[in-house]
Amino acid sequence: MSASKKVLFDHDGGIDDLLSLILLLTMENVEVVGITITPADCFLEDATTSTLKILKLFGRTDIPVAKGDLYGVNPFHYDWRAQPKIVNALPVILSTPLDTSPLQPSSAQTFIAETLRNSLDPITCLMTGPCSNLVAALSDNPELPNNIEEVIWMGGAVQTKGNVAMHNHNGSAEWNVYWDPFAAQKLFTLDLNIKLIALDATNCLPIDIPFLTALAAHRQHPLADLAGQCWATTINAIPAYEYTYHLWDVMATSVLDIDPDAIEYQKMELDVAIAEPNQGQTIPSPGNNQWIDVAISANREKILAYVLRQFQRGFI
Ligand code: AGV
Ligand code: CA
Repeated sequence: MSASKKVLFDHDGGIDDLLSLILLLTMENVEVVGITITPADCFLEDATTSTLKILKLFGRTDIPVAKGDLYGVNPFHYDWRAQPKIVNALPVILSTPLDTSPLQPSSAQTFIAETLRNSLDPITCLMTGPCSNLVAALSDNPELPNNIEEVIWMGGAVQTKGNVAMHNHNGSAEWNVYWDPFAAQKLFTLDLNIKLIALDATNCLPIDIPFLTALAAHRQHPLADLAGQCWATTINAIPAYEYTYHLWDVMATSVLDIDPDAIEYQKMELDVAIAEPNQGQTIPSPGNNQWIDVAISANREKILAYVLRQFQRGFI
C-alpha cells in the first residue's frame, strides 16, 4: 500500500462539498489532518452540523474541524446557500447525534497556519470552495508554503465560459473564484504547486439520471444510498442560474486517489481579474510566471466508476 497523504480539507458546505467529505473519508491512502469550513455556498451553522454528523457517521470525531470567519465580496445566491439544509434533514443525518468534540476554538485560517507549522510532513491542501482561509493563513506566515505538498482547488474557468450569472458580470468567472477574487489573485502569486480543477474539466461531469441509476443499483451500501439521496436534491438546479449540477468538488477530491490518467492537465500562466465586468475570471497571462496546472479535460467513465466503487465501501 502506498504511504498515506496528509490532507487538509477546506470546503464550503454545498451538497457537492459534503459528498466530497464522504468520498475523502473512504480513501485508504489519505490521512485527513483537519477540516475547515468557508461560509460561502452554505450557511455556516448548517455546514458545521453536516460536517460533524458525517464525521460521527464514520466514527472519525478525532479529525479537528475549524469554522471560517472570512466573507468574500460576492455572496452566493441564498437559495444555493440554503440547499444543504436538505442534507441535515435526511433520516440518516437526523438520527446521527451531534458530537461537537472535533470543533476547534481557533478560526479556520489560524487552524490552517498552526496545522501547517506543526506538521513534520508536507500537507496537501484540498479546497472545494473559495480560497480565502488558506490565503489568509499564508499571508501572515510567508514560510508556510514550504510545508505544502500541493494545492488542489476546484475553481476557475480558463478556456470555457464561467458559471456566474449576475447583472454586473459578463459570465466569464467561476463562482469559487468570484466569491473572493482578491484572495484568488493572491493565491496565484504564492510559490505553490497548484492543480486547478476548473470548469474546463468538470464540464465533463454533469449529474444525470443514468449515473444516479447506476448508483441506486448499489443502495444496499449505506454510502451509496446517502450519496444518491444528496444528489437527488440537485436534479432541479435552478435554470435562471445554471441548468445542471456537476461533480465539481467530487472530481477535485478524486484527484487524491484516482489513476492520474483520468484527468488531463495543461500548465498555464494565470492571473485573476478583480474588477467588473469579468471579476473573478481566471485569465491566461503568458509571461507572468504564475504557473498553474489547469485540469482541461476529464475521463467521465473513469471518474464515475471510481466514485461508484468508493461509495460501495463501508464507514471505514
Ligand atoms: O462553481 C462550482 C462550485 C463548486 O465548489 N459551487 C458548487 C460546487 O460546490 C458553486 C455552484 C455553481 N453552480 C451551482 C453552485 C449550483 N447550481 N448550485 C449550487 N452551487
Ligand atoms: Ca463547493
